[in-house]
Amino acid sequence: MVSQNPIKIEDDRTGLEIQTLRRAILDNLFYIQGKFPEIATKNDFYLALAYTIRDRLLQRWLNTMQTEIKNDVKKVCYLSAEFLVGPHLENNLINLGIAEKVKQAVTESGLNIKELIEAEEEPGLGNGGLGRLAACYMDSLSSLEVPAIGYGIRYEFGIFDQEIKDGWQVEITDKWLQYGNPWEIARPEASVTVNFGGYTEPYTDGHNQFHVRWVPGYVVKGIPYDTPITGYKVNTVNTMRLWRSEACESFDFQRFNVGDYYGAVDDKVNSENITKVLYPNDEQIEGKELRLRQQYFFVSCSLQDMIRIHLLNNPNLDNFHEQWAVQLNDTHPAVAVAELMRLLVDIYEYEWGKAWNIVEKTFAYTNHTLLPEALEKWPIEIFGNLLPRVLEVIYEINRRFLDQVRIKFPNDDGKISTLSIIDESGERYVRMAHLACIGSHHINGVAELHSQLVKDTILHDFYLLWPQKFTNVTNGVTPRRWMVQSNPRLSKLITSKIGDGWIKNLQELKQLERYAEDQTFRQQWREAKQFVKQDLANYIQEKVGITVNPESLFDVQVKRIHEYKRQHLNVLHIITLYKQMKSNPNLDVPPRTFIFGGKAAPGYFMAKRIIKFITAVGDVVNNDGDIGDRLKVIFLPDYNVTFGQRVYPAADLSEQISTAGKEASGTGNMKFSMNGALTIGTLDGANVEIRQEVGEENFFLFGLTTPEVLTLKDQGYVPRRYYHSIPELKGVLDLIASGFFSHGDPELFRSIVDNLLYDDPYLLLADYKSYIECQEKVSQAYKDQENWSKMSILNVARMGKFSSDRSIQDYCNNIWNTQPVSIELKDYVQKEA
Ligand code: NBG
Repeated sequence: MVSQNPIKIEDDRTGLEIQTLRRAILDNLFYIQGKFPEIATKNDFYLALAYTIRDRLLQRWLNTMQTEIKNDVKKVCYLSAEFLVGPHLENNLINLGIAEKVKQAVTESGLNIKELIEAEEEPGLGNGGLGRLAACYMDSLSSLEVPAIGYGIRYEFGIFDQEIKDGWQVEITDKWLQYGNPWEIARPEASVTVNFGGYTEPYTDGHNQFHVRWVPGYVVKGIPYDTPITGYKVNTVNTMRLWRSEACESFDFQRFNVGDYYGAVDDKVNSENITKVLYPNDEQIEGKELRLRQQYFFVSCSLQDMIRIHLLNNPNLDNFHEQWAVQLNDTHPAVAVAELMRLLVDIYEYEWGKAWNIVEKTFAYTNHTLLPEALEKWPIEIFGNLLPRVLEVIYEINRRFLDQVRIKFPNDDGKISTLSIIDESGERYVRMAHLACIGSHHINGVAELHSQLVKDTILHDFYLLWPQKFTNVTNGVTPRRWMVQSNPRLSKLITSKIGDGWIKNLQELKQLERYAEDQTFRQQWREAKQFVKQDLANYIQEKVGITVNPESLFDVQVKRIHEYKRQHLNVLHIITLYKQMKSNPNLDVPPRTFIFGGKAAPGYFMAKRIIKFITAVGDVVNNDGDIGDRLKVIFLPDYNVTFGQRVYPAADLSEQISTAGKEASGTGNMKFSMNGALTIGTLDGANVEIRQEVGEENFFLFGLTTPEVLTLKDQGYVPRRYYHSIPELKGVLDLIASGFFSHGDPELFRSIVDNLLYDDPYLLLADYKSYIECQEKVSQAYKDQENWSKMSILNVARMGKFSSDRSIQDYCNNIWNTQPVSIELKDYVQKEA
């Protein structure tokens, strides 16, 4: 119908004929980039293609927005300081179901689709698992046709780019916006303002009603930028709405007039600093005032936006909680509980109890870590100076809450001090997790084990108070990006056997089980793996100049660098293997390539030293002529979403080796397993459930369990005992301490060795023996390629549970109480014609 339309311009914007697509790309190149093809850069062509695809989703996007605003449907708001979405172009091609056509059009235009896809700068607006989870959830919300908005911050600089210089991490600013971002649309007309600083004062209104007014020290403008989030082969295109801060007035005219030009611009600079850069800390709070400003800024902008949208169709906010389910992604947006109270009470003049009823029914909170250093708390001073009125609201929430506690636990001052929002044990702090718990109707962890530990440990007293609030939602990842997009070969092989229903309903992978016994299929399975391994080997050659054997076992650990994730335990195994090979040149083990990737928080001394440790061991091992290609150690710089898409499909072995009880869930573990890697892992996070699903015979388990970890620590853990009683371990640690991996310098890795010998908070030495023995089993198993392939097929066949579609379904059913809404396409072109 569209192709019959006489108006040429619309046809170019929506048509899908090869000729139309080709013309559209050239049109966009000319009219948006202002370039003739002869002088266009690769980026110009990428942008022209991206705009061509954006044109083709706008119809769905605007219809989705309109339906969600007009209809009486409950919307999910995912409030998150991080969205690590990764590149959009290819993902949109897949979701729109136009990948093949567009590829043909691009090729016929003499361009290379792969190169154009790779030209996209990925938006690195997150640190790691938490931000990437938010992105997978956005994909699933759209794919399941659930009305949703992802609210966050449009950081001008995302997570830093990592370079490795002389084996050390160097951080480079991430200028992801420098060549333009074709996927976002600014909506300045929907800007809001946010208060900071100043003071509060009481006043009485015309009806003799008492109120409080916040007289801010300064006011900042928030401007929303919208990015479309397509669903897989559905019409729903939800919105990710990210806020950028700006000064309210470009100039302070008063100062400008007296000649203080620089002073006048100062305010502008300060306001714009709020959304300048992402804090690069993963699971470690950064107690900086600017971080609190970021949090409050995006939360206040988002709530004001929800209220604005709500009032388009509703006379008041009485039914706000029936229309909005707001999920707090960790405590970063927890100030929303107090901010919504403030808006309801101060601005919309709700009576406190009525307002609280709305608030409590609106929010739910997801906890993502048990690490004490990640639990957010703000010094009262900082909080009160920045957000004086919000702090008063928090005090009032707390006062009323503690009255409830007194009724439930009479005469128990201990309970008052453990539950209070205000930590008064020393310097006074606002505990954000407490505010989140009190203001939420549900609280969930991100894997079964983790949710249990939340109830048993950090939020135990809240659990005693409100057991019914606590639940679990095991994390998941989107099979669209992490299988279809990143591993097209394997995906096609799967589809050739069981059809493509699995892409929408991952449980259908179960049908693959019967092919595990099929020898021809196993051969094809290995070929698919080999193909991507070769591809990764080429990439390694190109990036770090090291030749690896593509037939070797690819043993991969990619994730943020953290002591609890124990990259250094992996290195202890590498050194063990190296020593064994040196002393026994005929050692019969399959060759291995160890591949690492991951960023360290710039201020995390140990994590940075662990990177240097990995590269230093690599320098020795990789250049040892006795070893050849039987052992290689690669650290690939700048691990990000794009690189993840390359590495997960190529792995044979997935390292998930955190100390039991420390990794909340993990999501990389799922991506590996979905792509046919076998896991070596502890009983931690979602590993527990992955093992349950794939079968214990298809999973390499080692290490202490969580209760064993706790007991060992209670008894007084003495790491040196393991050092003295395990000769192999002693040999490895002595070798490091001798300076063997540091050109004879015993100081370079002393901090690592001493930490392990005298403290070892993450129990590497206690788990060493079990890990080494388990790795020997891996080596033995890899020799039997037929059986390895069978295990690999069964891993993929049984991963259905770990689709983020299942997680989102759980949230919808058990927490949000939301329904899908199918979007009808009203054709703009036809309506106008
Ligand atoms: C991380 C956990 C991971 C988990 C992701 C997503 C934080 C604070 N937590 O185990 O460490 O998979 O969250 O839930 O980044």
